[in-house]
Amino acid sequence: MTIGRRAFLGVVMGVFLTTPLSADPVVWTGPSVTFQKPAFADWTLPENQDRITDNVWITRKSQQGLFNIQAESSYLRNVSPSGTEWATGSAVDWSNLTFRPWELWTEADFSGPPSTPGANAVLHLIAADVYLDIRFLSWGQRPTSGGFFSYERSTAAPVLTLTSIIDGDWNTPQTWDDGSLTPSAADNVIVLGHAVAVSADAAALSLQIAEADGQIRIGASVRLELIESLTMATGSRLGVSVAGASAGRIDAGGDVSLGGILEMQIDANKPFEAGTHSLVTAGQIIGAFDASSGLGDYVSVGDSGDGLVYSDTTVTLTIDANLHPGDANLDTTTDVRDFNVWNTHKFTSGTDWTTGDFDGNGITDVRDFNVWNTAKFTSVGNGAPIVEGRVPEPAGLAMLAVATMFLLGYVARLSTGSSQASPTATTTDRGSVPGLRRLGPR
Ligand SMILES: [Ca+2]
Ligand SMILES: [Ca+2]
Repeated sequence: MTIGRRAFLGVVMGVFLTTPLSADPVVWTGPSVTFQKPAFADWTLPENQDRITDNVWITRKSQQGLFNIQAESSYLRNVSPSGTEWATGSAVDWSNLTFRPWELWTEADFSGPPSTPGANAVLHLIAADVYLDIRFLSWGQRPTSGGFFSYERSTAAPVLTLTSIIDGDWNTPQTWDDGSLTPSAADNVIVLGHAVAVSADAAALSLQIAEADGQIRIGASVRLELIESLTMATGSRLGVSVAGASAGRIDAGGDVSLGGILEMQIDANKPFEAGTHSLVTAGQIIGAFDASSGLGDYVSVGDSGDGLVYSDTTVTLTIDANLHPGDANLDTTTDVRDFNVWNTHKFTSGTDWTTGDFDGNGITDVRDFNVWNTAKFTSVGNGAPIVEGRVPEPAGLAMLAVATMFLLGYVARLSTGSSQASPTATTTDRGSVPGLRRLGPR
């Protein structure tokens, strides 16, 4: 089932969003309905019009062809019904079909309208970008027929509500009560007291993080598109990963009612680069996060003191400085000086970035050494890293050697899951990067 934006939202999004929603068309897969216009029936009456959407109302006078009475006063050859195009086939296969105006379609694939009953056809509602299955049941051809016709057609897929039942991934059916479906842009989603990871681009009609211990975690570079709204319960959490120059984001067409906690999640091996990220865009932002965590002091102060800037339609995060993996002393290079910081604080808890906790779990240990080890002797700034043999203090180098040997033994004994990358001795200079600075006491 291919689901995309709805027609009326296209207008809304155009007004409010700088990033347009995906252009995926909508295939109507809902239950069939039958429409018939009896012979000589008054085509100006609503019951003799198939009002498919707000701007496509199909009917027919007592002779001639189909037309869209919402936009046309009468049939126009090879054009009517305006705003539609037709093909033979199945709606789900729309991308492989050749669409034409109604009469041209009947002439191309049949010998004219009287031969269309019984054929599987597809109607494309152009403005809404909706494809639906349609099959004519009857067609009155001669003027004496009084212009009767009938068809059955598909309708919009019913809106489902999927509710979380366990911690899991958004795109795993077992996460949701349905058990066989994952959310689509046509579905409402409710996250109860579970942690749901959005690890690939995803969409829903709406999202509620409905319980205080519920959380949504969005991977870096991942976009969660909500056709309508987002609501967050007090105490719920929205986790957004930041890695390098990328951050996860939510784009909502309707209201976003914020609350709960925004948790920025850092990839210790690729922390982040300076820049501004749109974390949330919406038709309207209502309220603010109750708290945020994760980026500590390394972001601009912003309106709310945590790097977040709110407007009526966006929440942006401004990261003020590059943070290089393992760079404990914030001088843009990862080298022996940072190892010494790690070494001073190793195997202690209550630590943070500047005391060697590079993966942000509050403990300075082997996992943080591995971060340092992977990034050592590299730089994001112009400062030259201090490499082995260039350490200014011989005593420091000796301590380094001893500590490293101790540590490698520790690693071997623990057999932790973290793999050590092969040593890297290159210097990476990304150009004119401002020096790191810590902003504002927190
Ligand atoms: Ca450093
Ligand atoms: Ca740690």
